[in-house]
Amino acid sequence: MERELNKAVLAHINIPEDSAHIFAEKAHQFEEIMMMYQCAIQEVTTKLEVLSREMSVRNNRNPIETIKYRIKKPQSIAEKLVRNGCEVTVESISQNLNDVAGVRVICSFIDDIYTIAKMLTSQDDIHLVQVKDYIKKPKKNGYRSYHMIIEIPVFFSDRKKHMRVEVQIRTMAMDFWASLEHQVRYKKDIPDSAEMSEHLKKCADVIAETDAEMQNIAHKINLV
Ligand code: 0O2
Repeated sequence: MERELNKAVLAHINIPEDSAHIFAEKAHQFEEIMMMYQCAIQEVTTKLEVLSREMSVRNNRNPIETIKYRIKKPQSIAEKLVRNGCEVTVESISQNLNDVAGVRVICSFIDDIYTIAKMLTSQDDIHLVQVKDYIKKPKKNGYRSYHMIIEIPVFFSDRKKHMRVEVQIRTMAMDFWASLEHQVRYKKDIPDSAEMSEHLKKCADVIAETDAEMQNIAHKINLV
């Protein structure tokens, strides 16, 4: 859909009318695809909220503590496409990126993570594309979390589109570490040092031990 462009404005900023129309068209395509990813997030969070509501009524406890979500920022999208050697175009986004739409589920215990993952992926409209289990196999820096790429159908006015969403499931303790590590790593005026990496790794290991102990306690009292 072409949008009306103000000729006086275009002349003023010295952009030929043709390029401005191409720009407006591309911007609109980008807006449309972002809207689709937003809708996919809405579908996934609704499913998780339904599970959460059901479990809080049927079980004596609800394993889902919090559900968060985010859409990848345009700059991060462009940077990831360039990093992966892909074209930076609107078409390239859905062809090459799986994590434009991201949903994060925070649980109490490690077992809860696998329970939630199974509940979600056993629904017959969800297609599991990829699993990265950074709990069984943590990253070298100590990062732990359970990542899945899923495909979910979204019904628009004229078509059904299968959209990809990255679902990260982690305990509160894993989330605490990842959030702080993210802040420390992105603090631009402090260079990454081996010492800091070692400190962060130690914290991750302590947190993992605590998670395991809390789970043992929960097992002992038949909580999970
Ligand atoms: P943000 O801010 O969350 O958007 P792939 O997608 O398979 O090509 P990628 O992107 O490395 O490869 O996927 P992976 O390993 O599944 O990790 C993607 C996301 O996991 C990251 O998204 C982070 O959210 C989180 N993550 C992965 N490793 C780390 C880590 O070492 N520390 C922290 N704090 N988070 C991590 P983005 O896009 O990098 O960031």
